[in-house]
Amino acid sequence: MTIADETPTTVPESVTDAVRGARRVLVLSGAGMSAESGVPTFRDAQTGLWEQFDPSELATAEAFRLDPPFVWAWYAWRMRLVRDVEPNAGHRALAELADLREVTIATQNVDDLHERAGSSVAAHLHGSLFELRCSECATPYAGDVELPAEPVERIDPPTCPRCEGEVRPGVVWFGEMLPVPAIEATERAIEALEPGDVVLVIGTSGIVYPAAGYPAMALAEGATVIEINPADTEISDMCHHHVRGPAAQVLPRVVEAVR
Ligand code: BV8
Ligand code: ZN
Repeated sequence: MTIADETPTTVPESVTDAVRGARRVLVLSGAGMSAESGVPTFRDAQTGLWEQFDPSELATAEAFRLDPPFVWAWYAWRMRLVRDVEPNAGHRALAELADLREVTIATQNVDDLHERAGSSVAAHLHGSLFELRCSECATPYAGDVELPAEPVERIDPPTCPRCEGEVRPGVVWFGEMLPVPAIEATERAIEALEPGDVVLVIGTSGIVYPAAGYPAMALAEGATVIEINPADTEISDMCHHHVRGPAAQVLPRVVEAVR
């Protein structure tokens, strides 16, 4: 029984009133935003080959250094998966919201589904699956990439045309610094928030820092923080409102009420 099959989620009037009354809306999205597009969240059990691995062990520079083809194969599979799915109604609702309010999106997601739904994304806090670069000289890699139709255990990563180094995905691995432009864009958007503005925290477990610290920073600016997530999370207690439902069901209802 997937979440979406259950009784439709009601969106409290307090939430639609808050969004209607806001001038600015800051969106902080996580993997749950893309769940209804068919992209597994970080906490979903990894599929097949990577089932027995914890993503936070695979998503490290160390794992890549120890076995580049194994880690590269995981990312090649994820690139293939994202490329073959579509943005969901939640992504599309946020793109529409930007026609009605000043919307800024800071996402932890490394997929491009917000953009493919028509949103502009101010910050990819954890980088992007499709921004490849050399792991040695950091030269961006724009060459061909073989994406497997099925999960494959090992695929040799492409090599850098400049230094023969192994190409890596442009994501932020655990223990790596977040891109400064993404941090700056997010902090600028938070500083611009005024009382009455709204932060939509969508589909994130609120576990990974420093991204998980942004809702508290927004709260300190006097914004109204609304969590959209079927489940309780590490940041639920600090949110003013909670809509316990799936993003692709809830967001269209929120935007409908603002239109
Ligand atoms: C840093 C890219 C310092 C890769 C990701 C000990 C050792 C080392 C580091 C640390 C440590 N302790 C703490 C740290 C810091 C660490 C951290 O926070 N660790 C956690 C585990 C405690 N952070 C870091 O390492 C960061 N860097 O600290 O650097 C530094 C400083 C200076 C100089 C050098 C270094 C880097 C963190 C970034 C890691 N990269 N992704 C890749 O994708 O492969 S993180 C990855 O997991 C995601 O990007 C995401 O951010 C994160 C968590 O996933 P979520 O998005 O929250 O998704 P999740 O699956 O967890 O939850 C899904 C949610 O959706 C659930 O709540 C679910 O209920 C909900 N949901 C499900 N369906 C729906 C839904 N919601 C709505 N609708 C639905 N339909
Ligand atoms: Zn190189």
